[in-house]
Amino acid sequence: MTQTPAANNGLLNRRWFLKAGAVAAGAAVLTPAMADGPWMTYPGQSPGPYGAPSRFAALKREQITLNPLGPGDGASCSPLQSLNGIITPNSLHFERHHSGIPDIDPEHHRLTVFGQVKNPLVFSYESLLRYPQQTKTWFLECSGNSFRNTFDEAPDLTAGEVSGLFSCAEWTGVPLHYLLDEVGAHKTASWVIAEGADASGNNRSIPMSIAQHAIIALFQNGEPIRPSQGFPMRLFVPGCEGNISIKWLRSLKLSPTPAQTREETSKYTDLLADGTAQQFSLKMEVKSVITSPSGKMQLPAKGIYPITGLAWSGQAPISSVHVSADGGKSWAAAELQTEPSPFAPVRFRIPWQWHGQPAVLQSRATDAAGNIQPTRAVALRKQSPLVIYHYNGIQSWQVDASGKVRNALI
Ligand SMILES: Nc1nc2c(c(=O)[nH]1)N[C@H]1C(S)=C(S)[C@@H](COP(=O)(O)O)O[C@H]1N2
Ligand SMILES: [Mo]
Repeated sequence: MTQTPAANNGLLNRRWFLKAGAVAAGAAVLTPAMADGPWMTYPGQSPGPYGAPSRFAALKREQITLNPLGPGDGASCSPLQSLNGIITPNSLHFERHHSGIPDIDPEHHRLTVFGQVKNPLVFSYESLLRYPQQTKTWFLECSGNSFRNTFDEAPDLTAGEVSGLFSCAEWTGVPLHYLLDEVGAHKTASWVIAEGADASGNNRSIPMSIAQHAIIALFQNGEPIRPSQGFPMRLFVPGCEGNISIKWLRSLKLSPTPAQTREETSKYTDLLADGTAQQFSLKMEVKSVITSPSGKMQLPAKGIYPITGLAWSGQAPISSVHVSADGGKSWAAAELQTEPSPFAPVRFRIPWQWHGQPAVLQSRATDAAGNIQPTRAVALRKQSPLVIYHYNGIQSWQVDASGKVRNALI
């Protein structure tokens, strides 16, 4: 079997698996005496009302406590290293709450649209369900995602622990511009101020040009959105920092100016290296992460492994992903396993032959607007080391000679 090298240190041509056949990739040869388990000898469990994963494949979100003094404050990260495709199952969608998850009865919830409008209106959950809806596969990323890789020393973490404040779902809901048309927004109303019905009353000002693309999401991967994602309704602003996708949405105020809320003054502004702060840098940058092999994994033996991961950009669809096994000295184009589309992540993969030697695995995404994911050093340069939002530096996974994979800051 000839193996076409695509780049140094074992990267193979992305189509190698198609030509190589199963045996070379590690599958067992079929023999007549293949074992079956006892599960063929008695009936299994009856169907149930709500499904659960196999007990052999149950997954967990990693928890981060952000402020132990704030009740309900915290985050849980999607276990990116254990998922494939691009969709995050609802039970594993990342969570970020400032004051816990409110238990909202949709019958008693209202969305008020007011401010610089001709007819202020109040919408119930039930009335919104009767509006025309759209369905979109969109990612959501917290602007604080990957913050632990901005530290000076590399924490030993999984891909999900580093970058799992990132998820993707199929969102269904009412395009916001339908409601804005109905209330008759004034021409001078260039901002929408959205507020949530949780105890933190999270509120943010969104420029009208960006709000035009938002939806009021009611469904997540087909079922009503989860309480942790904002049940009964959330604003979903695609491609932008997660904080402006206000959960438990209760009001939208149209205004000529931004509200300068707590979340856009003391927080979610980008403190730059020169000491000034940048506000309303809402769009998420081009980024990617190899999800396997990744931190805390152990390669069992020398051989061929698929390198796979996710790439996304809030600016334009992903156009290509390159992978390196030698710390960025040589690169090979990865295969895109999903169709790129606006505000959707892509799943990429490339075969890699591990010869039992140290390697540094990296991925670098490019989007259709020409944005290229920067190295860690370049990504860190623009911001003050005190507060880091929007970090999108290239992730490095160090594989040592024993096959142990560790987070590395390169
Ligand atoms: N009302 C409200 N909306 C909110 C938040 C919140 O605490 N309260 N957290 C924000 C932040 S910081 C992020 S990153 C996303 C997280 O959405 P998720 O929990 O559905 O992943 O919701 C945003 N919307
Ligand atoms: Mo966030």
